[in-house]
Amino acid sequence: MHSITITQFLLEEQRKEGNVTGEFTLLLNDIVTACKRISCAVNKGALVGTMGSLDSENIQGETQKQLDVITNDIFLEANQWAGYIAGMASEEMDDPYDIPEKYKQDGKYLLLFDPLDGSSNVNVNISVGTIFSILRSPEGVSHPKAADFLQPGTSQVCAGYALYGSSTMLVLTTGRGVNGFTLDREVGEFYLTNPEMQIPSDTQEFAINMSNQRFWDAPVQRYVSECLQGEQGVRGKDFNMRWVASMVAEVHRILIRGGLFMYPIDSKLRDKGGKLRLMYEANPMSMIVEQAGGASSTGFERILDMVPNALHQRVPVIMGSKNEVEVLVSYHKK
Ligand code: P6P
Repeated sequence: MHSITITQFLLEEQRKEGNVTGEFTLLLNDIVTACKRISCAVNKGALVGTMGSLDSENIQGETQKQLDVITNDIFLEANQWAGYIAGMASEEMDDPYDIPEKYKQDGKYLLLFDPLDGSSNVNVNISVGTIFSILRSPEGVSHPKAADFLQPGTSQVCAGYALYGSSTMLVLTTGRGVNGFTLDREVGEFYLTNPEMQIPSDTQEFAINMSNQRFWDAPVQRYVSECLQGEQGVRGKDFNMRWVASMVAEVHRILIRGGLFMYPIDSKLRDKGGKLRLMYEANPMSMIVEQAGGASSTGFERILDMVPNALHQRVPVIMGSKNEVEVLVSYHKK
């Protein structure tokens, strides 16, 4: 027995907010369609020869996979035509994408996305995902420039991700909690399977790339070594560790069973500001995590409060179970 579809859920949400134009629901439906198409593209990769890398690099200097560009184009194509969006920005494009004149309406929203986060995992068949964030387009701006996207994470009207794993799931928030949907491929619809997702406040599981240990600052060194000391140490309990190298998979695990995800600043990344991107990775994931009762910080400040200074700005990220985030943030204060 299936529960309700994502479209029915979104319409019911809009009615609760008294926003009965249905425009936002239609906008989200286009994003849902893009995620279904990306799920197929990722699933078929090896069968149609798209698992390779290109000679090109993204603005971060990372080699682009064929699927990075294919999925970026899917997102642009699925979301440019309806007229709800004034402009788009993506990890895979240096500059914002201006909606072609033939589709231009008075779009009220800006769409930011990482079309295939964790794409280095795609040819080893580890889960990857799409992350998206929706902001309001400034009044009267018909050709948004990068500066129009530079709004704090608290300005997001919606944040979500699709996870292409053992099943394809879509998790999103519009500011009234977090809900998860699972794709039924036979029907071609996402069904509500994880209503009102909540992150446990405590956890015994942390996620960090341990190979960077020698570069970490003191607070992270202290936190991780105390976790590794286990029951005999000051924390008085044993910890487990995970590292998938795919943020969407890590955050989804944390939404289901708790945990602490860390990609902190370190001496190797200091001049770049961090590893993860604020606008289309850290901000949407922080909105989701906070809406599910978790917390998200750079170690020094709440990520959602940051005033962005660049479209592809990178930040340190510590997010997940609230009480563990607070422990590590307290170490940054000492
Ligand atoms: P590392 C993927 O490239 C990503 O942006 C996140 O999804 C992931 O958490 C992180 O980078 C992995 O980084 O240094 O472990 O490869």
